[in-house]
Amino acid sequence: MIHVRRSLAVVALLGALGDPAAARAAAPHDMPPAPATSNATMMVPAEAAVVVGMKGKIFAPGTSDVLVGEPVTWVNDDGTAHDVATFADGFDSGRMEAGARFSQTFPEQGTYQYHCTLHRFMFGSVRVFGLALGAAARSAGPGQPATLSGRAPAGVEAVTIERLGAGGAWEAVGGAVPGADRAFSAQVATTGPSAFRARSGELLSPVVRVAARPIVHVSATRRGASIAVAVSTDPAQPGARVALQHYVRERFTFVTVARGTLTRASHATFSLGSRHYERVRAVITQGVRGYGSATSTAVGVPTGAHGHHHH
Ligand SMILES: [Cu+2]
Repeated sequence: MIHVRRSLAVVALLGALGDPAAARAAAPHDMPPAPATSNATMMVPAEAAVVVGMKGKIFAPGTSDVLVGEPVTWVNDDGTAHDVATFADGFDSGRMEAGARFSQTFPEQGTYQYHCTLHRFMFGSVRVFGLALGAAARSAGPGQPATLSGRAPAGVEAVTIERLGAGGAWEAVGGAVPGADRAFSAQVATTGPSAFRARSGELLSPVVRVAARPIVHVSATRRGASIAVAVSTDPAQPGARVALQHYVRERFTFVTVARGTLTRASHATFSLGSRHYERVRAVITQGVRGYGSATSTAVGVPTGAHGHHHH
């Protein structure tokens, strides 16, 4: 959707070149254009930090994220003249000679497509969000809360955190109050893979998904000259890839010694030879059914003929 109004406050500034590195720092990301249904974590830099360069006849970054009411600044750091204009009615920078700057704020949530009328292949978009939201970690372990943080435009006094329920409806699960810097954070419980968003009236953040980590169980049992290592998960992760790792004391790290796939019953069994193993652990490199990666605790490998170790 494109919201464009003729009443947009347009501020054109002539000034020194901005720092092109600042424009590149906000790297473009491949995210769907509709903010309310985005699955990806958005990047909303601090206010006034959103700068778009034009070097080599390319708007960079191609996609910029801002909050409602906050400016995007285009800097002509190229050697030739350009302009910035929406395809429909809206803003138009007018001709920008090398070195010129142009700033635009956006009063409505949505995605704004723009281009250079002098070079029709130059185009980009601005995604305007009501609220910014991100998760501190991509996944949470069983019973662990997810830490969400975000930023609200000026004037927002309270933010509600909502979780997508099993029935497809959004339910309020927490709240946060933006500080003087307009940043807010909240801890919310997770029960399996979760999707969250922040809301304040009509203002919405994109959807932030937090994967869940399964619990990985490992046991190592000596069977004659070899070691049998059994792996299982809770909840079941049938078809998930699992790596068996052993601790290498000299390298202070775990090294993968075998790989496998969990069965339909979410089990895997590895047989290790007579080589000396001190401690082993299992890593689910990619979970299934919305679960993320997970690592078991390390268990000791029994050494003696009578050794028997269970975790
Ligand atoms: Cu141009």
